[in-house]
Amino acid sequence: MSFNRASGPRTHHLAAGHFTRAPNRRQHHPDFDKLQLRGWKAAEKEGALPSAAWEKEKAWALRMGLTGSDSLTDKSIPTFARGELPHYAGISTFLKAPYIEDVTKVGAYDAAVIGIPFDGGTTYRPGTRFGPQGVRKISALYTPYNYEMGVDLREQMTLCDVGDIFTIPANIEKTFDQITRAVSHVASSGALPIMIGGDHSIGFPCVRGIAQCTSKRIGIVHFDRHIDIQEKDLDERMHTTPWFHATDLVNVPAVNLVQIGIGGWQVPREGVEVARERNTNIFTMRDVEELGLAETAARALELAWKDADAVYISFDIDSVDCGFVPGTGWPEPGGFLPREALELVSLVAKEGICGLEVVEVSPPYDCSDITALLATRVIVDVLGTLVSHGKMGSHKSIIDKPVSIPAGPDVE
Ligand SMILES: [Mn+2]
Repeated sequence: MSFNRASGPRTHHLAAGHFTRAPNRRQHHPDFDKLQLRGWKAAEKEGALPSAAWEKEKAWALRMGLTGSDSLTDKSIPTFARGELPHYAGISTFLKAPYIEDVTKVGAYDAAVIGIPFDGGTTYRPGTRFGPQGVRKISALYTPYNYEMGVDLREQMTLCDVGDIFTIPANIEKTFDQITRAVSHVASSGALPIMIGGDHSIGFPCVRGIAQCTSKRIGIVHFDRHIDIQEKDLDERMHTTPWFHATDLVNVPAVNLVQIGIGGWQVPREGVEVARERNTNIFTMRDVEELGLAETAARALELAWKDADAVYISFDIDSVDCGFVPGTGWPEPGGFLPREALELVSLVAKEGICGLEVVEVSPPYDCSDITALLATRVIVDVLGTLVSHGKMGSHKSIIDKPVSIPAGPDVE
Protein backbone atom coordinates (compact mmCIF):
# COMPACT_ATOMS: atom_id res chain seq x y z
CA MET A 1 0.00 0.00 0.00
CA SER A 2 2.92 2.33 0.57
CA PHE A 3 3.92 4.73 -2.16
CA ASN A 4 6.65 6.28 -0.07
CA ARG A 5 9.70 6.77 -2.21
CA ALA A 6 11.92 6.08 0.79
CA SER A 7 10.63 2.50 1.14
CA GLY A 8 13.44 0.18 0.15
CA PRO A 9 11.92 -2.79 -1.66
CA ARG A 10 9.72 -0.83 -4.02
CA THR A 11 12.44 1.60 -5.06
CA HIS A 12 14.73 -1.32 -5.72
CA HIS A 13 12.09 -3.11 -7.74
CA LEU A 14 11.32 -0.11 -9.90
CA ALA A 15 14.93 0.84 -10.44
CA ALA A 16 16.56 -2.53 -10.91
CA GLY A 17 13.80 -5.04 -11.60
CA HIS A 18 11.32 -3.34 -13.76
CA PHE A 19 13.48 -1.49 -16.21
CA THR A 20 16.51 -3.70 -16.61
CA ARG A 21 15.67 -7.32 -15.94
CA ALA A 22 12.02 -7.34 -16.76
CA PRO A 23 12.11 -7.35 -20.58
CA ASN A 24 14.21 -10.52 -20.72
CA ARG A 25 12.30 -12.33 -18.06
CA ARG A 26 9.00 -11.46 -19.59
CA GLN A 27 9.82 -13.45 -22.72
CA HIS A 28 10.39 -16.64 -20.75
CA HIS A 29 8.29 -16.17 -17.65
CA PRO A 30 5.29 -14.08 -18.59
CA ASP A 31 3.77 -14.20 -15.09
CA PHE A 32 6.87 -13.31 -13.09
CA ASP A 33 6.56 -9.53 -13.03
CA LYS A 34 2.82 -9.61 -12.91
CA LEU A 35 2.97 -11.49 -9.63
CA GLN A 36 5.20 -8.78 -8.12
CA LEU A 37 2.65 -6.05 -8.79
CA ARG A 38 0.40 -4.91 -5.97
CA GLY A 39 -2.31 -4.45 -8.55
CA TRP A 40 -2.34 -8.13 -9.42
CA LYS A 41 -2.13 -9.25 -5.79
CA ALA A 42 -5.09 -7.02 -4.99
CA ALA A 43 -7.12 -8.66 -7.73
CA GLU A 44 -6.22 -12.07 -6.26
CA LYS A 45 -7.27 -10.92 -2.80
CA GLU A 46 -10.71 -9.92 -4.00
CA GLY A 47 -11.38 -13.53 -4.88
CA ALA A 48 -11.05 -14.50 -1.23
CA LEU A 49 -13.57 -11.95 0.06
CA PRO A 50 -17.03 -13.16 1.07
CA SER A 51 -20.18 -11.79 -0.57
CA ALA A 52 -22.86 -13.03 1.80
CA ALA A 53 -23.78 -9.55 3.05
CA TRP A 54 -24.18 -8.31 -0.53
CA GLU A 55 -26.50 -11.24 -1.35
CA LYS A 56 -28.47 -10.49 1.81
CA GLU A 57 -28.72 -6.79 0.92
CA LYS A 58 -30.08 -7.62 -2.54
CA ALA A 59 -32.72 -9.95 -1.08
CA TRP A 60 -33.62 -7.30 1.49
CA ALA A 61 -33.94 -4.69 -1.28
CA LEU A 62 -36.53 -6.85 -3.09
CA ARG A 63 -38.44 -7.37 0.14
CA MET A 64 -38.41 -3.64 0.99
CA GLY A 65 -38.61 -2.15 -2.50
CA LEU A 66 -40.74 -4.79 -4.28
CA THR A 67 -39.63 -6.94 -7.20
CA GLY A 68 -38.79 -5.08 -10.41
CA SER A 69 -40.61 -4.89 -13.75
CA ASP A 70 -40.95 -7.98 -15.92
CA SER A 71 -38.92 -6.31 -18.68
CA LEU A 72 -35.80 -6.20 -16.47
CA THR A 73 -33.29 -8.98 -17.10
CA ASP A 74 -31.58 -8.51 -13.73
CA LYS A 75 -34.08 -9.85 -11.24
CA SER A 76 -32.18 -8.40 -8.28
CA ILE A 77 -33.31 -4.87 -9.22
CA PRO A 78 -36.27 -3.74 -7.09
CA THR A 79 -38.98 -1.25 -8.10
CA PHE A 80 -38.02 1.23 -5.39
CA ALA A 81 -34.30 1.86 -4.91
CA ARG A 82 -33.09 0.31 -1.67
CA GLY A 83 -29.54 -0.22 -0.39
CA GLU A 84 -26.38 0.72 -2.30
CA LEU A 85 -27.70 0.93 -5.85
CA PRO A 86 -28.08 3.00 -7.89
CA HIS A 87 -25.47 5.45 -6.61
CA TYR A 88 -27.33 8.55 -7.82
CA ALA A 89 -30.53 7.60 -5.98
CA GLY A 90 -31.67 7.13 -2.43
CA ILE A 91 -31.73 9.00 0.88
CA SER A 92 -28.27 10.21 1.82
CA THR A 93 -26.72 8.43 4.75
CA PHE A 94 -22.97 7.94 5.00
CA LEU A 95 -22.00 5.25 2.48
CA LYS A 96 -25.71 4.28 2.26
CA ALA A 97 -25.37 2.76 5.73
CA PRO A 98 -28.64 2.13 7.57
CA TYR A 99 -30.05 5.19 9.35
CA ILE A 100 -30.60 4.35 13.01
CA GLU A 101 -33.55 6.43 14.15
CA ASP A 102 -33.61 4.67 17.51
CA VAL A 103 -30.17 5.50 18.89
CA THR A 104 -30.59 3.03 21.75
CA LYS A 105 -29.86 0.37 19.10
CA VAL A 106 -26.51 1.81 18.03
CA GLY A 107 -24.52 -0.77 20.00
CA ALA A 108 -25.54 -3.43 17.47
CA TYR A 109 -23.01 -1.92 15.02
CA ASP A 110 -19.23 -1.94 14.91
CA ALA A 111 -19.08 1.75 13.97
CA ALA A 112 -21.53 4.64 13.88
CA VAL A 113 -21.32 7.83 11.84
CA ILE A 114 -22.47 10.92 13.75
CA GLY A 115 -23.15 14.21 11.96
CA ILE A 116 -22.29 17.38 13.89
CA PRO A 117 -23.75 20.31 11.96
CA PHE A 118 -22.21 23.25 13.78
CA ASP A 119 -20.23 26.27 12.58
CA GLY A 120 -20.68 28.59 15.57
CA GLY A 121 -17.01 28.18 16.43
CA THR A 122 -15.88 29.53 13.06
CA THR A 123 -13.67 32.63 12.96
CA TYR A 124 -13.55 33.12 9.17
CA ARG A 125 -15.70 31.30 6.60
CA PRO A 126 -18.85 29.63 7.93
CA GLY A 127 -20.77 26.78 6.28
CA THR A 128 -19.47 23.71 8.08
CA ARG A 129 -22.94 23.20 9.54
CA PHE A 130 -23.63 21.71 6.11
CA GLY A 131 -20.56 19.45 6.34
CA PRO A 132 -22.40 16.27 7.37
CA GLN A 133 -24.94 16.71 4.56
CA GLY A 134 -22.21 17.39 2.02
CA VAL A 135 -20.12 14.41 3.01
CA ARG A 136 -23.09 12.04 3.15
CA LYS A 137 -24.25 13.17 -0.29
CA ILE A 138 -20.98 12.50 -2.10
CA SER A 139 -20.26 9.37 -0.06
CA ALA A 140 -23.07 7.75 -2.06
CA LEU A 141 -20.76 7.28 -5.02
CA TYR A 142 -18.50 4.88 -3.12
CA THR A 143 -18.83 1.15 -2.93
CA PRO A 144 -17.91 -0.45 0.40
CA TYR A 145 -15.04 -2.31 -1.33
CA ASN A 146 -11.45 -1.04 -1.64
CA TYR A 147 -9.37 -2.66 -4.33
CA GLU A 148 -5.90 -1.98 -2.96
CA MET A 149 -6.73 -2.90 0.63
CA GLY A 150 -8.68 -5.97 -0.42
CA VAL A 151 -11.37 -4.98 2.06
CA ASP A 152 -15.15 -5.01 1.75
CA LEU A 153 -16.70 -3.04 4.62
CA ARG A 154 -20.14 -4.48 3.93
CA GLU A 155 -18.85 -8.01 4.37
CA GLN A 156 -16.36 -7.46 7.16
CA MET A 157 -17.95 -4.96 9.56
CA THR A 158 -21.27 -3.31 10.35
CA LEU A 159 -21.73 0.43 9.94
CA CYS A 160 -24.69 2.66 10.72
CA ASP A 161 -25.49 6.36 10.49
CA VAL A 162 -27.14 7.78 13.62
CA GLY A 163 -27.92 11.05 11.87
CA ASP A 164 -27.06 14.43 13.35
CA ILE A 165 -26.67 15.77 16.85
CA PHE A 166 -29.17 18.51 17.73
CA THR A 167 -26.76 21.44 18.01
CA ILE A 168 -27.72 24.87 19.37
CA PRO A 169 -26.50 27.38 16.77
CA ALA A 170 -26.56 30.42 19.04
CA ASN A 171 -24.77 28.77 21.97
CA ILE A 172 -21.39 27.07 21.79
CA GLU A 173 -21.41 25.72 25.34
CA LYS A 174 -24.86 24.14 25.05
CA THR A 175 -23.76 22.65 21.72
CA PHE A 176 -20.63 21.23 23.39
CA ASP A 177 -22.83 19.60 26.04
CA GLN A 178 -25.06 18.06 23.39
CA ILE A 179 -22.04 16.75 21.48
CA THR A 180 -20.38 15.25 24.55
CA ARG A 181 -23.65 13.58 25.52
CA ALA A 182 -24.16 12.08 22.07
CA VAL A 183 -20.57 10.89 21.63
CA SER A 184 -20.49 9.39 25.14
CA HIS A 185 -23.67 7.48 24.33
CA VAL A 186 -22.24 6.01 21.14
CA ALA A 187 -18.86 5.22 22.74
CA SER A 188 -20.59 3.57 25.72
CA SER A 189 -22.63 1.38 23.37
CA GLY A 190 -19.46 -0.20 22.01
CA ALA A 191 -19.87 1.26 18.50
CA LEU A 192 -16.84 3.19 17.25
CA PRO A 193 -17.80 6.89 17.02
CA ILE A 194 -17.02 8.50 13.63
CA MET A 195 -17.82 12.22 13.68
CA ILE A 196 -18.39 14.43 10.65
CA GLY A 197 -18.13 18.16 11.48
CA GLY A 198 -18.77 20.86 11.88
CA ASP A 199 -15.95 23.25 12.59
CA HIS A 200 -12.98 22.22 14.70
CA SER A 201 -14.46 23.50 17.96
CA ILE A 202 -16.23 20.12 18.14
CA GLY A 203 -12.89 18.40 18.81
CA PHE A 204 -13.06 19.23 22.50
CA PRO A 205 -16.59 17.97 23.24
CA CYS A 206 -16.04 14.86 21.08
CA VAL A 207 -12.92 13.87 23.01
CA ARG A 208 -14.66 14.76 26.28
CA GLY A 209 -17.48 12.38 25.34
CA ILE A 210 -15.10 9.46 24.93
CA ALA A 211 -12.86 10.44 27.86
CA GLN A 212 -15.74 10.41 30.33
CA CYS A 213 -16.54 6.77 29.47
CA THR A 214 -13.13 5.54 30.51
CA SER A 215 -10.57 5.70 33.29
CA LYS A 216 -7.89 4.99 30.65
CA ARG A 217 -5.51 7.44 29.04
CA ILE A 218 -6.21 8.81 25.56
CA GLY A 219 -3.68 10.19 23.06
CA ILE A 220 -4.65 12.37 20.11
CA VAL A 221 -3.21 12.52 16.60
CA HIS A 222 -4.26 15.84 15.08
CA PHE A 223 -3.88 16.55 11.36
CA ASP A 224 -4.04 20.28 10.64
CA ARG A 225 -2.29 23.34 9.24
CA HIS A 226 -3.38 25.15 12.41
CA ILE A 227 -2.33 24.55 15.99
CA ASP A 228 -5.81 24.97 17.56
CA ILE A 229 -4.64 25.04 21.16
CA GLN A 230 -5.17 28.56 22.47
CA GLU A 231 -7.55 28.97 25.42
CA LYS A 232 -10.02 31.39 23.84
CA ASP A 233 -10.54 33.24 20.57
CA LEU A 234 -12.88 36.22 20.16
CA ASP A 235 -13.75 35.72 23.84
CA GLU A 236 -15.11 32.16 23.40
CA ARG A 237 -14.01 28.53 22.94
CA MET A 238 -13.88 28.64 19.14
CA HIS A 239 -12.48 26.33 16.46
CA THR A 240 -8.99 27.58 17.29
CA THR A 241 -9.17 26.19 20.85
CA PRO A 242 -10.17 22.49 21.06
CA TRP A 243 -6.86 21.02 22.25
CA PHE A 244 -6.40 23.51 25.10
CA HIS A 245 -9.62 22.23 26.64
CA ALA A 246 -9.24 18.59 25.62
CA THR A 247 -5.78 18.39 27.19
CA ASP A 248 -7.20 19.89 30.39
CA LEU A 249 -9.14 16.64 30.82
CA VAL A 250 -7.40 14.43 33.39
CA ASN A 251 -7.02 11.41 31.10
CA VAL A 252 -6.07 13.30 27.93
CA PRO A 253 -2.55 14.57 28.65
CA ALA A 254 -0.94 17.12 26.36
CA VAL A 255 2.22 15.03 26.07
CA ASN A 256 0.15 12.51 24.09
CA LEU A 257 -1.10 15.16 21.66
CA VAL A 258 0.63 14.84 18.28
CA GLN A 259 0.01 17.66 15.80
CA ILE A 260 0.93 16.93 12.18
CA GLY A 261 1.10 19.37 9.26
CA ILE A 262 1.21 22.58 11.32
CA GLY A 263 2.65 25.63 9.60
CA GLY A 264 2.17 28.63 7.34
CA TRP A 265 0.91 32.08 8.22
CA GLN A 266 -2.25 31.14 10.09
CA VAL A 267 -0.84 29.76 13.32
CA PRO A 268 -1.67 32.22 16.14
CA ARG A 269 1.18 32.94 18.55
CA GLU A 270 -1.22 32.49 21.48
CA GLY A 271 -1.59 28.86 20.45
CA VAL A 272 2.12 28.34 19.93
CA GLU A 273 2.77 29.60 23.45
CA VAL A 274 0.36 27.02 24.90
CA ALA A 275 1.82 24.20 22.79
CA ARG A 276 5.29 25.11 24.08
CA GLU A 277 4.16 25.31 27.72
CA ARG A 278 2.27 22.01 27.51
CA ASN A 279 5.00 20.26 25.56
CA THR A 280 2.81 18.90 22.73
CA ASN A 281 4.43 17.14 19.77
CA ILE A 282 4.45 19.12 16.53
CA PHE A 283 5.41 17.92 13.04
CA THR A 284 5.53 20.60 10.36
CA MET A 285 4.99 19.78 6.68
CA ARG A 286 8.76 20.01 6.26
CA ASP A 287 9.24 17.46 9.05
CA VAL A 288 6.90 15.11 7.23
CA GLU A 289 8.71 15.71 3.96
CA GLU A 290 12.13 15.03 5.44
CA LEU A 291 11.13 12.04 7.56
CA GLY A 292 8.87 10.43 4.97
CA LEU A 293 5.37 9.19 5.66
CA ALA A 294 6.29 5.87 7.26
CA GLU A 295 8.76 7.39 9.71
CA THR A 296 6.41 10.27 10.54
CA ALA A 297 3.66 7.79 11.33
CA ALA A 298 5.97 5.60 13.40
CA ARG A 299 7.10 8.55 15.51
CA ALA A 300 3.57 9.92 15.84
CA LEU A 301 2.32 6.56 17.05
CA GLU A 302 5.13 6.26 19.54
CA LEU A 303 4.35 9.68 21.01
CA ALA A 304 0.56 9.39 20.99
CA TRP A 305 0.58 5.88 22.48
CA LYS A 306 3.28 6.52 25.10
CA ASP A 307 1.68 5.26 28.34
CA ALA A 308 -1.71 5.73 26.67
CA ASP A 309 -4.44 3.11 26.19
CA ALA A 310 -6.16 4.45 23.09
CA VAL A 311 -5.67 7.03 20.36
CA TYR A 312 -8.18 9.44 18.87
CA ILE A 313 -7.74 10.86 15.37
CA SER A 314 -8.77 14.41 14.56
CA PHE A 315 -8.52 15.16 10.86
CA ASP A 316 -8.95 18.76 9.77
CA ILE A 317 -9.54 18.73 6.01
CA ASP A 318 -7.51 21.95 5.73
CA SER A 319 -4.38 19.93 6.52
CA VAL A 320 -4.53 19.14 2.81
CA ASP A 321 -3.28 21.80 0.38
CA CYS A 322 -6.08 24.28 -0.26
CA GLY A 323 -5.88 23.58 -3.99
CA PHE A 324 -7.57 20.24 -3.24
CA VAL A 325 -9.96 21.44 -0.54
CA PRO A 326 -11.57 24.74 -1.54
CA GLY A 327 -14.58 24.00 0.66
CA THR A 328 -13.10 24.71 4.05
CA GLY A 329 -13.20 27.40 6.72
CA TRP A 330 -9.54 28.51 6.79
CA PRO A 331 -7.82 27.51 3.53
CA GLU A 332 -3.99 27.44 3.60
CA PRO A 333 -1.54 26.52 0.83
CA GLY A 334 1.34 24.14 1.41
CA GLY A 335 -0.41 21.23 3.11
CA PHE A 336 -0.57 17.54 2.24
CA LEU A 337 -1.28 16.09 -1.15
CA PRO A 338 -4.43 13.99 -0.88
CA ARG A 339 -2.59 10.70 -1.29
CA GLU A 340 -0.05 11.68 1.37
CA ALA A 341 -2.82 12.52 3.82
CA LEU A 342 -4.67 9.29 3.11
CA GLU A 343 -1.52 7.21 3.48
CA LEU A 344 -0.54 8.92 6.73
CA VAL A 345 -3.96 8.69 8.36
CA SER A 346 -4.08 4.98 7.48
CA LEU A 347 -0.63 4.40 8.92
CA VAL A 348 -1.76 6.02 12.16
CA ALA A 349 -5.08 4.15 12.26
CA LYS A 350 -3.54 0.71 11.87
CA GLU A 351 -2.80 0.50 15.60
CA GLY A 352 -6.49 1.03 16.38
CA ILE A 353 -8.44 4.14 17.40
CA CYS A 354 -11.12 5.08 19.94
CA GLY A 355 -12.73 7.68 17.67
CA LEU A 356 -12.32 9.68 14.48
CA GLU A 357 -13.48 13.16 13.58
CA VAL A 358 -13.24 14.79 10.17
CA VAL A 359 -13.88 18.51 10.44
CA GLU A 360 -13.99 21.83 8.60
CA VAL A 361 -15.74 20.74 5.39
CA SER A 362 -17.80 23.73 4.24
CA PRO A 363 -19.99 22.71 1.27
CA PRO A 364 -21.05 26.29 0.36
CA TYR A 365 -17.39 26.98 -0.56
CA ASP A 366 -16.82 23.58 -2.15
CA CYS A 367 -16.44 22.91 -5.90
CA SER A 368 -17.82 19.73 -7.44
CA ASP A 369 -17.97 18.16 -3.97
CA ILE A 370 -14.20 17.61 -4.02
CA THR A 371 -13.59 18.64 -0.42
CA ALA A 372 -16.44 16.47 0.84
CA LEU A 373 -15.14 13.65 -1.35
CA LEU A 374 -11.74 13.73 0.33
CA ALA A 375 -13.39 13.81 3.76
CA THR A 376 -15.29 10.69 2.76
CA ARG A 377 -12.04 9.03 1.73
CA VAL A 378 -10.43 9.77 5.10
CA ILE A 379 -13.30 8.02 6.85
CA VAL A 380 -13.53 4.97 4.58
CA ASP A 381 -9.75 4.60 4.46
CA VAL A 382 -9.60 4.59 8.26
CA LEU A 383 -12.43 2.04 8.45
CA GLY A 384 -10.73 -0.13 5.82
CA THR A 385 -7.44 0.07 7.69
CA LEU A 386 -9.07 -0.93 10.98
CA VAL A 387 -10.69 -3.92 9.26
CA SER A 388 -7.58 -5.04 7.40
CA HIS A 389 -5.44 -4.81 10.55
CA GLY A 390 -7.97 -6.57 12.77
CA LYS A 391 -8.45 -3.44 14.90
CA MET A 392 -12.17 -2.86 14.45
CA GLY A 393 -13.63 -3.15 17.95
CA SER A 394 -10.27 -2.71 19.72
CA HIS A 395 -11.54 0.45 21.44
CA LYS A 396 -14.21 -1.42 23.39
CA SER A 397 -11.78 -2.59 26.04
CA ILE A 398 -11.16 0.96 27.31
CA ILE A 399 -14.83 1.72 27.97
CA ASP A 400 -14.95 0.93 31.72
CA LYS A 401 -17.32 3.73 32.79
CA PRO A 402 -20.18 3.58 30.27
CA VAL A 403 -22.74 6.37 30.58
CA SER A 404 -26.48 5.80 30.51
CA ILE A 405 -28.62 8.50 28.99
CA PRO A 406 -32.37 8.15 29.51
CA ALA A 407 -34.76 7.99 26.57
CA GLY A 408 -38.18 9.58 26.74
CA PRO A 409 -41.21 7.40 27.56
CA ASP A 410 -42.64 5.01 24.95
CA VAL A 411 -45.02 6.51 22.42
CA GLU A 412 -47.80 4.56 20.71
MN1 LIG B 1 -7.29 23.91 10.48
